[in-house]
Amino acid sequence: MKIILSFLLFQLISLTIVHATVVQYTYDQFGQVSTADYSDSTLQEYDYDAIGNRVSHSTLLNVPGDVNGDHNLDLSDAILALQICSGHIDAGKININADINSTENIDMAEAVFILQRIGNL
Ligand SMILES: [Ca+2]
Ligand SMILES: [Ca+2]
Repeated sequence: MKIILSFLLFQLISLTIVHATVVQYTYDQFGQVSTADYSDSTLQEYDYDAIGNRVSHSTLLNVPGDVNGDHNLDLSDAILALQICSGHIDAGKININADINSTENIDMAEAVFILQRIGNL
């Protein structure tokens, strides 16, 4: 019974960790939130008028293959993916949501995907 409860508790903690979302905020010079960057690679951007009223809000969604997490797909993502494949970059410092083939890591599939997309192949 104790083993089963331990297993269930471990599963509950694992599920909690999987669904956790981390949000990183940036602020403008007046202390207003200018961006909210979610760990799922969704980016919220906010703009304000001169007296501090929010005048626009935009959402940038996860871009498949966006290895560096800047919400764009370009050659820097391909280079980063190739560096990860060759072991020159710590894979823990990349946007894991860029994974396109559900391997939970960045590999040659992402590098090829990025090069095909930016080359319109
Ligand atoms: Ca990118
Ligand atoms: Ca992958």
